[in-house]
Formats: sequence, C-alpha cells, structure tokens
Amino acid sequence: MSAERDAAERRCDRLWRNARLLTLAADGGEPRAGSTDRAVLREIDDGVVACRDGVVVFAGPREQAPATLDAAEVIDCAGRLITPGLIDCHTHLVYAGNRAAEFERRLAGESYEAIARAGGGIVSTVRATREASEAQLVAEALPRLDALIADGATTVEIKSGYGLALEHERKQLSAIRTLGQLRPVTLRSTFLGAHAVPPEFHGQSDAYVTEVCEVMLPQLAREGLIDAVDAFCERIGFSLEQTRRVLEAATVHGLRVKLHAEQLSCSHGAALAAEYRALSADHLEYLDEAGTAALARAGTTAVLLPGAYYFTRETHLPPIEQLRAHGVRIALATDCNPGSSPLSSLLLAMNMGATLFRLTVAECLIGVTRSAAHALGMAAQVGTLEPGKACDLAIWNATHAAELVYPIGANALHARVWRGQ
Ligand code: DI6
Ligand code: FE
Repeated sequence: MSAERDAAERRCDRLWRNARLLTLAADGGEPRAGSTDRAVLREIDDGVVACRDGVVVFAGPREQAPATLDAAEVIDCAGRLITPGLIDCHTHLVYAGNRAAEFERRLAGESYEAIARAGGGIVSTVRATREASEAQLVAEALPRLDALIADGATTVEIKSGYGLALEHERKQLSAIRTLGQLRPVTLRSTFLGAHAVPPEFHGQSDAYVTEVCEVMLPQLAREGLIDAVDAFCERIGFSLEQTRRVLEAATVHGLRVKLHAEQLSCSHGAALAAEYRALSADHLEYLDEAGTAALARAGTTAVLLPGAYYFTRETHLPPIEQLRAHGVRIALATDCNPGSSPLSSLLLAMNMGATLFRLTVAECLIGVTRSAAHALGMAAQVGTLEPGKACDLAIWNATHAAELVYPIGANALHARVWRGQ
C-alpha cells in the first residue's frame, strides 16, 4: 500500500480537541476501589477524540495522539468536558395516555400497590395502549425520547409490557423500532409480556404465563422485535415460579434476560435472575444479602431506579453498601413510565442517585454510561470512550463531573454526537 493511500485511509472524519475527557475506560477501576473520582473516571485535562466511520479511533491526552492524526473536520471544544453519550438502560417510554388521576389518588393517601390491586395501575395504561394505533404510540413516545436525547442520551432501552396480548405487544415493540428510525439514537427493545396479568386472564395468571412463553415470546422473537426479555417478579406481578418459566423460555430462544426484582418486597427474584445469568436485576430496594452475593457471582448488573423510589415515596433504600461490598456493578436509569416514575432525564436520575441513594459522583456517571452498557449487554460497543467503540459523545458546558450531577433540572449539554455525527 502506498504511503499516500495509507495516509488517506488513516484520515479521520472528525476530531474534537482542546477538551477535558472523562473516558470512563474500565481500567480506571470500579468507583468503590478507594481511588479518587478523577482516577476512576480516567480524567484527561487536554484530550482529543478522533472518529472514523462512526467509531472512536483515538481518545486520550493530546501529547499521546499519533503525529499523523488528522481529520476532515476539527472541532475546538474550548476546554469543555466530554463524556461518553449517556445510556438509559431501563425505560417503559412507549405507552398511551397518562396516570395523572392516579397520581391525585396517591396524593390523597392511596398507595401504588393498593391502586394496582384495585385494577388501576399498569392495567389502566394497558387499556389506553391497546386503544392506540402504532402511529399514536410513536407520537406520544417521541417527546419523552426527545427529552432523554436533549440531555445527552445516545442509547436507550425501551420495554413493552403495556400491550399484554400478541398484537398489542407487537405494536409496542414495532413502535420502538420506528422510533429508532426517526431519531439519531441507538434503541434496544425488551419484551416485558409478564408485566401484569391482563383483564381477560383475570384469576388465571398461570395460563397467561403460558401464553407469554409459548405464543407471544416465540412469535415476537421470530419477527426480530426482541433484544432481551424482562418480567415483573413481585407479589402484585408474577411469582418466582412463573418468573422462572419466562426466563427459561427466553433462554431457550437464545435471548438474554433482565428482571424487575425486589421492588416492593423481597421475592428473591435477584437470585433467580442470577441463576439465568441475567444482564441486570432492576429496582432492588428490598434486596437481601444472599441475592446480592448471587448478583456478584453471576456478574449481573444492579440497575437502581431512584425516580421510582422518589415518586412512589418508598422509604426502604436499596442496600448500596452491600452492593459495594460484594463488588456488584451499579447502573442508574430513569424507569421512565406513567405510573411509578414519570421521569425523562438521566441528569435528574443522577442527581437523585446521589441525593437519595448517596451514590458518589463517579458511581452516578459510570451508572449512566459504562455500567448501563453492561446492563444491556453492549459493553463492547458503547459506554466508554475507547478505540473501537461507537463515537457517541456528550459535550458539556462544564469542567468537572460533579457539575453534571449536582444541579436539579438544569441541562449543561453543549452538543451530542451519535456515531460520530
Ligand atoms: N415496576 C415499575 O415501577 C413499573 N413497572 C414495574 O414493573 C411501573 C409501571 C407502571 O406503573 O405503569
Ligand atoms: Fe421498570
């Protein structure tokens, strides 16, 4: 190959210079390792990021950049902070209607669980979602997705679970695929057929689980609409045995699993999730030590959802110290949904993670990037600024990570880059 041609091929599409980088590269270690946030976040004062074909080819200190590094477009960041694009690894943002009336009932004293038992809650959103067309679902979801994008999200997971019948689950999952074509963002769809028992199966939850496992899951998997499978293991959701059937069916179809576990009670879902090598176990307010140890052994990520904790006025904290002590990877997400967490800001989720759960700044930032990527099985593609990963960046009007976490309702995003654009 001629030197000229070699140089042309090496030329990058775009290069960001004069930036403070938080690469979050995994060799910085986990935030609980006792080192400073600066070391854990792999902070670089005078950094450069270079991108070719949507992929990072260099991210590091200017003085270590190859002398030949050159790009068609060079962007001066004027000292701004660059982090990996943010990842929301747990949302239910495709649904119709809202639950403002239920919110008012809760203000008057009814609990989230009592309303669900009385036929409200998730099932009321199921009614509205079944009545909506796919186009309506897309139109209602877009402002929520746009809000996440506006504060730096470049990857978002979205669950089904408000259709609870083949055609309606398909409509929700297909709306997720459509959203991914409408916006510059990477979307992952999770099938949550076992979210609640639909009215037509009232009193026959086992029969509904059979429908989920033997009809809905196989068919929707064949149609290529499912990236992972989730279930709500809870006394108002599905029992441990029913949940096991769902995780088993997913595994048989070659799909990775996630689980809503120990949100309202210790139902031992986390240990079950670990048994199925789940990507994540989510919520975890009532997680016990045996469940924590199981997550650690399985390498399952703990996804904490402070928006739901806040909005349902939960008072039982997830066992943060125990998760740290066992070395469980911690991610943070919005849980964006109409009933327990009408939150569409990862910046606010980080602030709540710090104020409500006492997570450190590094834990919060890693929680919405590197660990969130693990929770989606995407750690090889996104979540840190390293060569070979997608060039998904968030560029902030800020100089230190804490400036992203401490404000309430402010958005310091200067620019967002998805796949180099
Ligand atoms: N746990 C939650 O917090 C959401 N789903 C779940 O399993 C709530 C969904 C809703 O209330 O609509
Ligand atoms: Fe959820």
